[in-house]
Amino acid sequence: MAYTAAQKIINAHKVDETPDEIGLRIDQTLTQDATGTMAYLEFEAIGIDAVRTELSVSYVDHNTLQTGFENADDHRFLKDIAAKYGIYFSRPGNGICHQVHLERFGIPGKTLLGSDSHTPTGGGIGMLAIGAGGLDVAAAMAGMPFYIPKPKILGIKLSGSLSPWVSAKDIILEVLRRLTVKGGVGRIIEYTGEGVKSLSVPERATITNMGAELGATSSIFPSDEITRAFLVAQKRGEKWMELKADDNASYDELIEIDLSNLEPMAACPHSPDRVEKISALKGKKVDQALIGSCTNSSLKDMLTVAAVLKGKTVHPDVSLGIAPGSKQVLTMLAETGALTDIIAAGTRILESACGPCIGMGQSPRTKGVSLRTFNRNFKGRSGTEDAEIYLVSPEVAAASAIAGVLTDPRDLGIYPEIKIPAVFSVDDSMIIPPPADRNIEITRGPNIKPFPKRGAMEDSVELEVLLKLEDNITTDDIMPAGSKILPLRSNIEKISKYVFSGIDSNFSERAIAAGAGCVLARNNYGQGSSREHAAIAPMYLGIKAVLAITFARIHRANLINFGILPVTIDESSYHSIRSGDKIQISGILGALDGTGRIKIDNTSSGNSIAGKLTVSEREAALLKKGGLLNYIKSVAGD
Ligand code: MIC
Ligand code: SF4
Repeated sequence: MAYTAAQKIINAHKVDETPDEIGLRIDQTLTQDATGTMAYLEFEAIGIDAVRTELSVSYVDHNTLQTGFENADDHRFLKDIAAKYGIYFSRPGNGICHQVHLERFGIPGKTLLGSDSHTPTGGGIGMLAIGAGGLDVAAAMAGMPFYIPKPKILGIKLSGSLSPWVSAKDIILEVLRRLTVKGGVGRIIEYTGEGVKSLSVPERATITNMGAELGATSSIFPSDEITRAFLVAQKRGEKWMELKADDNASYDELIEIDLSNLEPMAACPHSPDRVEKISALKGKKVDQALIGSCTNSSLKDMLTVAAVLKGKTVHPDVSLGIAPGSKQVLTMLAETGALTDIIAAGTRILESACGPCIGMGQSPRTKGVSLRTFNRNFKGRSGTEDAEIYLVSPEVAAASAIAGVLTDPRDLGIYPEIKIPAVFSVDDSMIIPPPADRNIEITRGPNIKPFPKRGAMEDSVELEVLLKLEDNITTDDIMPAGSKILPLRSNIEKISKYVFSGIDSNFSERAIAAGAGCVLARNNYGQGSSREHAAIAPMYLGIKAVLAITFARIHRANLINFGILPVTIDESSYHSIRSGDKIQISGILGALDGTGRIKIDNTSSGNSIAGKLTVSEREAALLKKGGLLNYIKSVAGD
C-alpha cells in the first residue's frame, strides 16, 4: 500500500477504529490561557495525578492585557497546575503558543492536540496537529485517544515558485478563494509537489495555520531537508525525521496551484474567503496596519517588514503595530538591528502575544480600515463593530502603512534580500519545566469558578427557539471575545451574560426566562475558534439543542462534549421554523440508540418535522450521559 504523509502518522497512532471514526494516540498537547483554565479544571475533575502524554505545554498568550486581577489570577493558576501535573509552562511574554511550539517543541511525525483552532500550525513541521475543545485536550492529557471522523485527504500540489513580493499568505488566501470557509470540512489537507521545496517551515506554518479557516481537520507539509534545517537552526536537529507521501500515494481529491501565477491578495471584510487581488483594491485609504498573530509573526515576516520600513516613516494617517510572535523572534530582531529600523519608522511595538487578533487592544476607529496579517476578520472581532478588516501578507501591510493606501508591494520595486541566520538564538528561560517535587498548592483567584454540570440526557425536551440564524455563524458570534469578555473565561456564570450579545443583547436573559431553549441555523454553524465556552455558556443558559443544516467540526464536538444535541435538519425544515416558536423534540434516547431519527413538533405552528442526530456510537454514549466528563467518570466507576 502507498500512503500519504498524514496517513502514515494516522497509521502509526491509530488505537481504535469504528465505522465512522479513528481514535488516535496523542503524543503532545498544548493549551493557551483563554481555553486552558477550563481545560485544566476539567483535567482536575478527571482525577489523575499527572499527564500521560509525551509532552504537554501550557501557554499564556491570549489574556495578557491585565486590566483587572482576573488575567493575572488565571496566569498564577495555570502556573501552579502545570507544576502539579507535569506540564511545561510558557510564561506570558514568551510568545504565541503556535509560534513557540513550532520553534521549541514540534516534532515531525508526532500528533499534537491543542485547545486552540490554529493548532494545525504544527503541520508546517510535519506534525499531525489538530485543534479541539478544552475537554478533549484534558482527556488526551489523561492518556485517552482523540477521535476524528474518518478524514478525506485533500492533496494540494504546489508547482513553480513565488514571484517577488508574493508570500505564503497569498498561497493560503488562494486556497481560501477556491475552497471557501467550508471547503476543508472533513478533510486533512496535505501539501505536495515541487513547490513545497521553495517554502521554509514558518512559511509552511502560515499555510497550515489558516487551514483552520477552511474548516479542515488539519493541514500538513512533508518533513524534508528544509524541515531538518529549521530544527538544526533551533538546535533540535536530533528531532528530525523524514516524512513524505509515497510516490504512488493517492488522494481523495487533488487540486493544483502554480505558485508562479499568484499575486498579492487580501481577504475582504468580513470573511477569510472573500479574497480579491490587491491590484483590484489598491488605492483604498488605510487607517491601521497590524503585523503579527500566529499566522505571520516569524522572523522572516518581521525581517521583511523591517526591510520595507527601513529609512521610511509610517504615513501620518496610519497607525502601524507590530507584535513579533515570540521572544525568540523579538530577540533576533534586536540582535540583527532590524528592530531599530522598525522603531525608527514610527511603529508601535506590541507584546509578543495574540493581542489585537483577539480584540485585546488596538481596535480601529469608527468605520476604520485595518490591514492585518492575521487569520480572521469576522465582523466585530477587532472590537469595532463597523470597522473593515482586510487580511493581508506582511509585505502588503508594511507597504500600505508607508503609503497610507492599500498598496501592491510589487510597486516598491526590487524585493529586499532577507538573510535568515543558520542558527537561531535559543533561550528557553521563559519556559518552566515541571519540577521534581509535585507537592504544589494551587492558587485560585476569586474569578476561577468550577464549571457547571449537566445531568443525563432527557428523552424529550420542550424548547423555545431563541434565535434564527444564517450560514457560517462563528464561535465569535456565539461567545464573543475581546478585552471586556475574555477575562471572564474562568467564570461561566459571568461570561454567559455575553452569549450571542453581538446579535441580541438580551439573549442571555431571554434564555434564562425561557428555562430551556435552542437556536436554529443554516450551514457551517460554529465555524472558527475551538472555544468550548461557545458550548458551556449556552449549556449554562439552558440551551439543549442546536438545529442546523451542517455544523463545523470542533464546535459540533464541543456541543456533544457538553450534552447539547447537534440536530441536523433540512433546508425546508429550516424555513418552517420561526424565531420564538415552541418546539418539542422527542425520541432522543431512541435516536441515540441507533435510529438517528428524532421528531420535532412545532407546537406554535402545528407542523411536525424530522430531525437527525447523526452521531457515532461513541458520541451517542457521551450524549446519553450528558457529556464527556460525565461519561469519563461513569467509565472510571465514579
Ligand atoms: C481565536 O483565534 O479565536 C482563539 C482565541 O485563538 C480561539 C481560542 C479561544 O477562543 O480561546 C481559537 O482559535 O480556538
Ligand atoms: Fe492568538 Fe489570534 Fe492565533 Fe487565535 S488566531 S491563537 S487569538 S494569534
